[in-house]
Amino acid sequence: MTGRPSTEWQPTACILCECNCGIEVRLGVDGRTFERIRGDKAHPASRGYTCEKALRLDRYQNGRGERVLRPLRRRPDGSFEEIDWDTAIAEVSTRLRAVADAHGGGSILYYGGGGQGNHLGGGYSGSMLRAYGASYRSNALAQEKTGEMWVNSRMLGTIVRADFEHAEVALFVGKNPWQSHGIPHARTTLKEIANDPARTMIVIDPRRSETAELADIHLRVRPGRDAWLVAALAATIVQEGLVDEEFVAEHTAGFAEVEAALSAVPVARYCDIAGVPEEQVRLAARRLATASSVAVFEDLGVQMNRHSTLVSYLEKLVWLLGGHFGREGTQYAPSALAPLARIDTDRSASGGPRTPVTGSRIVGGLVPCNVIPDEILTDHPDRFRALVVESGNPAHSLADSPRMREAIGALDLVVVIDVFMTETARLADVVLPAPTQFEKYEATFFNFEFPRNVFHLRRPVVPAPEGPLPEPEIHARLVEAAGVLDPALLEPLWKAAQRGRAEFAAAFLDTMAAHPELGPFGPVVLYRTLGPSLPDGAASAALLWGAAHRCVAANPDGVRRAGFGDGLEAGERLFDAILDSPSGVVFTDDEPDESWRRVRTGDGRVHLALDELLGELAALTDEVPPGEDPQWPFLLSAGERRSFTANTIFRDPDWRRKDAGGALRIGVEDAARLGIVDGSPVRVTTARGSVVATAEVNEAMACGHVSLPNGFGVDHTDEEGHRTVTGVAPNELTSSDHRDPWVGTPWHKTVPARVEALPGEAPAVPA
Ligand SMILES: Nc1nc2c(c(=O)[nH]1)N[C@H]1C(S)=C(S)[C@@H](COP(=O)(O)OP(=O)(O)OC[C@H]3O[C@@H](n4cnc5c(=O)[nH]c(N)nc54)[C@H](O)[C@@H]3O)O[C@H]1N2
Ligand SMILES: Nc1nc2c(c(=O)[nH]1)N[C@H]1C(S)=C(S)[C@@H](COP(=O)(O)OP(=O)(O)OC[C@H]3O[C@@H](n4cnc5c(=O)[nH]c(N)nc54)[C@H](O)[C@@H]3O)O[C@H]1N2
Ligand code: SF4
Ligand SMILES: [Mo]
Repeated sequence: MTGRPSTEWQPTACILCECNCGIEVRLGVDGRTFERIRGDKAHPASRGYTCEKALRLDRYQNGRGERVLRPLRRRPDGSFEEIDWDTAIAEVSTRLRAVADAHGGGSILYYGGGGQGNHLGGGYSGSMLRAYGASYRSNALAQEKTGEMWVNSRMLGTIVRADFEHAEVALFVGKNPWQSHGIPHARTTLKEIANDPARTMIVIDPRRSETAELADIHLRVRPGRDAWLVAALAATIVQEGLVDEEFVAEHTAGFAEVEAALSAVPVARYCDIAGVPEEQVRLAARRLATASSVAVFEDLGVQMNRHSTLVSYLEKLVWLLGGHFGREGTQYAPSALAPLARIDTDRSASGGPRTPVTGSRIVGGLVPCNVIPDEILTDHPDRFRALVVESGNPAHSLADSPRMREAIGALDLVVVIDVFMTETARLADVVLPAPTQFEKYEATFFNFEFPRNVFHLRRPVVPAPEGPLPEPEIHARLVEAAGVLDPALLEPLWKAAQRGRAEFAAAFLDTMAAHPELGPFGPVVLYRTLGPSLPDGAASAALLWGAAHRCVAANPDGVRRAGFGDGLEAGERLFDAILDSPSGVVFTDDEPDESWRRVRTGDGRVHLALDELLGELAALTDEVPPGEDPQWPFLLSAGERRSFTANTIFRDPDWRRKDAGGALRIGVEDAARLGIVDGSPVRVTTARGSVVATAEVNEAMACGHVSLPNGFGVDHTDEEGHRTVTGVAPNELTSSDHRDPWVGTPWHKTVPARVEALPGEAPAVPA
C-alpha cells in the first residue's frame, strides 16, 4: 500500500476465530494505531456483529509481540543474524533441495498455512512444495477435526455444517459457542433459542459453561465419558421406535447393522457411567428425534477427547436417525470458493494414504499432529528431515511441547514464516518475516454459510513496514529459486494480462494445456502473470481467479442465483465482485436441497454403518471409563476457550480485559477439600510435566474436573527489553501418545492430573 494512511473507517475482518466477522477500523493520527474498531454492517454474513475480542485487535497489530522485520539465519553459536531476502531465499532453496536430493521430497513436512484469519498466503504453498518434490502436510485441523472429517467423508462424502438460526432444537456437544463462537452471531442466536419456549437448546458438557447456562437441557456428562452418553442417546432413538423411517428408507444405507448395534446398548447402564440421569437422556433423545429440525455442533470437548472419532460418528447417527439433513434448520453441505481441506475419496476404513514412519492414517491430506514427533525421532530412513512452518506455532500448540521441541531440534532444516518471533521461530534455522494480516491482502476459506455463502477478500488497512514480504511473494521466490518455472513461458501471459482479462484467460488456458508441467505451479503462475495487473496491488488475490472459475463449475446454479450469470463470464464476474467488495460478497445462493447433490457416496445415500466404529461401540461395554485412577484424581481440560483467549494470535498479554494470568479453574468442593481459595498458587502435575498456576474457584466446574485456558504461555518483550511469559502453556502437560486410535487426535480435554495447594503467595500476574 502506498500513500498516506487513511484515517477513514476501513473495512476488514476480525482474525480471532473462524467467523471472521466484518469490522471497520479507524486509525489514529499516527496512521498506525487502531484507534477505534466497530462491527461492519455491510458484511453480508456478520452484519455488524462482533464479540468483545475484536475490539482489542490493536494489540495484535501494535502490541509488544517481538516482531520480525528482516529474514533471520541461525549462526553456529545458536544466535540469529539478519540476512537480506536474496540470501534467505537462496539459503532455504539450497537446503530444501539438498534434503530432497538426499532423502526424497517425502522427507519435507509443511505445517500450517493459515490460522483463524489468513489462508490466502497458504494457498500458494502447494506450488512451493511441489517445486521441491514435497507432499506431506499438516496443520491444526489434524488435532481437532480429522475424526469428524473421516466420519463425514465416509458417511456423506462432504463436509457438514448446521443451521442454528432456524433450528427448533440446537445440540452442542463439547462446544461452548458463547465463548468460542463458530456459528454466525453466536450470542444473538443462542439468546434467541433460549428465549423461545418452542425451541430447545441441549448442551453436553461436564462444565456449566456459559452456553450450558442458557440450555433447556444440560447433559452434564462426566469428563471423557461422552461415548457412553451419545451411545445412549442414539440407542434410545432406536429402542423407543423414534427413528424417522421414511428418511432412513429413502436416503440411507446400512440401517439394519446400526439398528442391531444400537439395540444392544444398555441405556440405563451407559447413562449411569456417563453420570447423567437416564430420564434426562431419554427426554433429550425424544426431543432430538421428533423435532421438526435439529442443528448439531460438536467441537473440542469431544474432538480432543477419548473416543473422539466414535463420538463424532454417534453424534451424526443421532441427527441422521431423526432425519435432520438437507432441510432448513438442519445440517447442510456448504458450497466452497476454495476447500479448506481435501475430502477423501477413498472411503474404506483401511484405504487412503499413510504416514511414512508410523503408518498412521492421513485424513484430508493431513499428517496427524500427534504423530509428528514419532515421524522425526527415529532412525527410520523415511523420517521427516525438514520442516517448513507457515502461520502456526507447533512448538506451542501441538501436544507434548517438550517432545515437539526435541523433534524440531533433531531436524536438518527448520524454516518458519511468521510475523513474530514465536516459540517455534526460536527453534528455526531460518525465519522469514511476513506482514501482519492488516498490512496485506488476506482472506480465509472458512466459508460455511448456507444458503447464501460469503467470501471476504480483505484489503490492507495499514502500510507494511519495510522488510517483511507477503507469503505469496515468498512462495513465488522459492518456486523460482527451484528453477521449475521457465520465464519465457510466463512473459506472454504477463503481457496478455496487461491487455485485459479475456486475453489473459485464453492465453493462460492455452499455455497450461500445452505445458502440463506448469500445472502444479498454477497459483504462482497466476500470481506472477495475472497478479501484477490486478488493481490496488491485489496481486495476492490472483489465485482467486482460478478459484472463482472452479466454484462456478462446481456450483453453477448457486452462482447464477447469486447474480453472476453462467459459464466463463460468471467466473470473471465473480472474481471482479470479490476484488470490488471490501466488506465481502455472497458468492453462491443455494436451494435447500442442494445439500443432497453434494452427498458424494457413489449411490447418493448416506452410509450409516461404519463397521470398525460399530466395533468400538460394542467394546465400550467392557471398558473401564476414565476418571477413576486414584493416582490422578483430576481430569484436566488443557486449553479451554474463555472470553480473552485467542490461540497464540496475540503475544501481548495486555489485550486481556480479565483472567490476565490464565487461572486454573477448580470446583467448589474440590477446592475446599484441598484448602484452595481463589488466587491460591497450585501445582498441577501430569505424567508429562508439572506447572504452577493460580487457582480460580469456579462453580461451573464439576467435581474432579479442572481446566486451564488455551493460548497462554507465550512471551513478549517488556519495556526493559526482557522476555516475559504469561501463564501456563497447556502442552507442557500433554502427551503426544495420548490420542485417538483412528486419526490420532489428542485427548487434551481429559489429561489425568494431580492438583496441590502450594504454600505462599500467588505467583505475580500482570494486572
Ligand atoms: N474465545 C476464543 N474463541 C475461540 C478460540 C479461542 O482461542 N478463544 N479458538 C477457536 C478455535 S481454534 C476453536 S477449534 C474453537 C473451539 O471451541 P470450543 O470447542 O467450544 O472450545 P473449548 O472451550 O476448547 O471446549 C468446549 C467445551 O468442551 C467442554 N469439555 C471439556 N471436557 C469435556 C468432556 O469430557 N466432554 C464434553 N462433552 N465436553 C467437554 C469444556 O468445558 C468447554 O466448555 O474455538 C474458536 N474460538
Ligand atoms: N493443549 C491444547 N492445545 C491446543 C488446543 C487446545 O485446546 N489445547 N487447541 C488447538 C487448536 S483447536 C488450534 S486451532 C491450535 C492453534 O495453534 P496454531 O495452529 O499453532 O495457531 P495459532 O496459535 O493461531 O498461531 C498462529 C501463528 O500465526 C502467526 N501469524 C499471525 N498472523 C500471521 C500472518 O499473517 N502470517 C503468518 N505467516 N503468520 C501469522 C502467529 O504469530 C502465530 O505464530 O492450537 C491447538 N492446541
Ligand atoms: S472472535 Fe468474535 S468478533 Fe472475532 S470473528 Fe470471532 S465472533 Fe467475530
Ligand atoms: Mo482450532
